[in-house]
Amino acid sequence: MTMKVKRFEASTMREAIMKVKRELGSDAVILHTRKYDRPEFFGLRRRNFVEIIAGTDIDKSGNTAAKSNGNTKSPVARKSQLRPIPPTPAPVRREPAEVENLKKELSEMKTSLNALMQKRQQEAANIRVSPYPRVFGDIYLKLIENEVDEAVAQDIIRSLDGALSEEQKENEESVYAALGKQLRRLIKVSGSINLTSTGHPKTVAFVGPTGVGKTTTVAKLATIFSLSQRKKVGIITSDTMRIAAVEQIKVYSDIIGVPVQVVYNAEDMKHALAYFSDHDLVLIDTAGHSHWDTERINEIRDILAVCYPLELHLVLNAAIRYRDMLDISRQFRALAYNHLIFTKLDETSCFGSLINMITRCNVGVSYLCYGQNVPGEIQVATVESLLGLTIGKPISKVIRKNN
Ligand SMILES: Nc1nc2c(ncn2[C@@H]2O[C@H](COP(=O)(O)OP(=O)(O)OP(=O)(O)O)[C@@H](O)[C@H]2O)c(=O)[nH]1
Ligand SMILES: [Mg+2]
Repeated sequence: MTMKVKRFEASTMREAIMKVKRELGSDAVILHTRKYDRPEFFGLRRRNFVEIIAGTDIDKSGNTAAKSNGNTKSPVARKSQLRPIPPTPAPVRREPAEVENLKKELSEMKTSLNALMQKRQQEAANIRVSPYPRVFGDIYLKLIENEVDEAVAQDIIRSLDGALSEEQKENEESVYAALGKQLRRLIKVSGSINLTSTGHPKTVAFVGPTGVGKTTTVAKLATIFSLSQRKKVGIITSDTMRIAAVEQIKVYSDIIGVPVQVVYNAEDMKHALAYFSDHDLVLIDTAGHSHWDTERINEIRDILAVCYPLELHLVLNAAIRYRDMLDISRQFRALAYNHLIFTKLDETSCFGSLINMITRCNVGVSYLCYGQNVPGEIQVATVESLLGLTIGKPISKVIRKNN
């Protein structure tokens, strides 16, 4: 049995892994990953690439290990079916420079592969899918496909490895049970808005970039607390940037039957808070700003400064890229938010960034929103719902299960 080894290149790790799976099948072993960039457009900008070197066992007849029959297969290849090897393509005529480049690339690959093969035996800390039982590889790929950050996914695999005995590692049920336990430990939820019993209203503000659903979420929560829980709710909006924004919240407040105060500065905010001093809950809607607009974010901070003690929820659109989410969470740190709300869960099927954010921000998730309808399509975040999303369940399943 020999090993077929191939180099794959793509813009993202996910894409690269898909290529590996497509070409070498799901029994492929990841030998090496590397990120790098290359100049393009005459060197005017650089583009990121991910390189994976992966291999799979093949027997003498050219079949990969999982296809051939018999007991000599490697443990990773034992169960699955492999696709037939595609026919060898006709030779392509190449220019000498291109051939030289290819030769160079091949020799580099050979060198790094040799080094890696040796390293693989020693390094316990790297992503070594192959020395682990097959189910670990499946879990790792599932997490990456679901856009869980590589570092987080590797941590999860390492913790699983450390938590299970050799015998347990061979038992899929034990491995998945341990995975659930591990993820439950990582996931932080902060629960529903908890009303005080101090005689003072609970003050809760919502901040975040433009169009993420802050106003919609305020309207949903105002409905829940005022109509379902029969609490005295007031709304304050500091979003005076757009006339339409004030109109929008006023329309909601009219429908729900909840009063609204519009504030332009910290002084107005003090008056509005005094106006609602006999209420149970004051929900504060703020203007959405680009997370790079530090000046505007500081304006919000100044207005909210008179509201403390304050519960501050950063509202994030779950359907955006993780890297942007991370930038947003960093830029809004100036406001010292202490809860996360994820909206637009209905607009994505990849929820890995949720667990990435929870682990990166070290802040609990309060609510999950998954639609435009007011009231409704909002749920208090639970460990189980976030766990379901992280391992790839669709939002509809997670919501139905918890309702
Ligand atoms: N699909 C989906 N749409 C949502 C959700 N929440 C809000 N929206 C929609 O997103 C759009 C923007 O919602 P808003 O509540 O106005 O967002 P905002 O954060 O207040 O926006 P700005 O005040 O402009 O910063 C509207 O069309 C909402 O109906 C959600 O959970 N899912
Ligand atoms: Mg708004």
